[in-house]
Amino acid sequence: MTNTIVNSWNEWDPLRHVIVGRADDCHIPPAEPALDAKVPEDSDMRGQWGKRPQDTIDRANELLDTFARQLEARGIRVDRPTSIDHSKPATTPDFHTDSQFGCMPPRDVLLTVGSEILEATMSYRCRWFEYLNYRPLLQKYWEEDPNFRHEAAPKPRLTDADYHPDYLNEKIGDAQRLKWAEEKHFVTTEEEPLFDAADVLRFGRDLVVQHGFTTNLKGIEWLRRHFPDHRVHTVNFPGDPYPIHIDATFTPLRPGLILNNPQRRLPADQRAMYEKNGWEIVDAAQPAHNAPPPLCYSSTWLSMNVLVLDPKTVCVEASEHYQMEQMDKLGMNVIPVDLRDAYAFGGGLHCCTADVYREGTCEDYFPVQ
Ligand code: DAV
Repeated sequence: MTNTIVNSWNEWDPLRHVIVGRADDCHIPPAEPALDAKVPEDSDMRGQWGKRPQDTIDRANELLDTFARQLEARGIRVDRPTSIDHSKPATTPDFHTDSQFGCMPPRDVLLTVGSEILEATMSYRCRWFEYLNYRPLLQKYWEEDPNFRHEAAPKPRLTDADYHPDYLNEKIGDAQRLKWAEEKHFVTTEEEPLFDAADVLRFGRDLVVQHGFTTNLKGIEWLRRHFPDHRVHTVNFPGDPYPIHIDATFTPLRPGLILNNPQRRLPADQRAMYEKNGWEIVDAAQPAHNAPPPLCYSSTWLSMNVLVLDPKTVCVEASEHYQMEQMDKLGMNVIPVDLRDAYAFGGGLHCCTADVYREGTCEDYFPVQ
C-alpha cells in the first residue's frame, strides 16, 4: 500500500514529495555544439572532459544527502534517482558523443504539470538519455498512482542542423553574445522542437517559458499544443549572455511575488500580464560570491535558485547571506541549506529537485490577460 500522488501545479504550494538528484558518476562531457555555447569563455572547464574527481562527487553527495534529510525531517517524502553509467557514450543513428552528463539536476529533465510528469527533449547530445536515471522512479509512480500520466516529448535528432555554427567560435565575447541574445539569435536553430524542463515555470493555468539556448520557439509551440488547457507564455531576458534555464533569472515565491535577476530584467513589453493582475516583480539581492565554484557551468546567480516549500517558507543556499536577508524582509521563513560545493554538478536548490506532489489545485493567477 502506498499513497503516491503525482500532482503539482506551481512553484510554491506546500511541497509533500520531491525528487533530489545525486552527484553519482557525474561527467564533464566532451565538446559538442550546444555545450560549447554555454561553457563561459574563461571557464576552467574548456578543453577538458571525463569523470569528475571522486572527492568532489563524494562532497556533493554528502550535501545532497543532508538536504534530503532536512526535507524529510519536515515531513516531505524524498526520492532519489538511480544513476546510469554516464561514462558510456551516447550514440544514435544521427550523432555520437563520448560520454554523458549526470543525474544531479532532475529539474532540467522532468516537468511536472498536474498529474503529469513530462520528460523534456533536452538539447545537448550528452543529455539525450538522461531520463533513464529517473525511469525507475517514474515506473514506480506509474504503478502506485492510477492517475499519474507519464509522458515523453518526441526525442530530437540533434544533428548539426540543430545548432548555429557561429556559436561554435571559441572567442565570441560578451558584447557579441549580448547582442545576439537581444536579437534572439541563440545557439539552437528551429530545426525541430527543443526544450529543457528548467526553462518552464508553472503558475497554475499559466506556463512561462524562456526562449534561449536550451529551448527554441518550436519547443514552446510543442508545449502549447501539449497543454491545451494552459496559457503558454514566451519570455526573454536579454541581459544574459548564456541564456539557459529560467531558474536563476525569474523566481516566483508566492502568488503575487516574483524575484527577477537585476542583470536579466524582464523587458517592459513582457510585463503586462503581471502588472494587470497585481503581481510584483522585484530585483533579487546580489549573489554573495564574485565567481562560481571550480568546474561549474552556472553563474553566481544560483543565489536565487531557491526551493519554495510553501508560500511562507523557502530553502536558500547557506552562504548566500544577501539573498537570505532579502527573503526575510519579504516575509519568508528561510531555511539555510549548504549546497555550494554541489553547484558544479548542475545547479542549485531548484535545479537539484523536481516536484512530485504539492498540495493544491490548478488556479488562474492571471485572470486579466
Ligand atoms: O545563471 O547560469 C543556471 C540555471 C541552472 N538551471 C545561470 C543559469
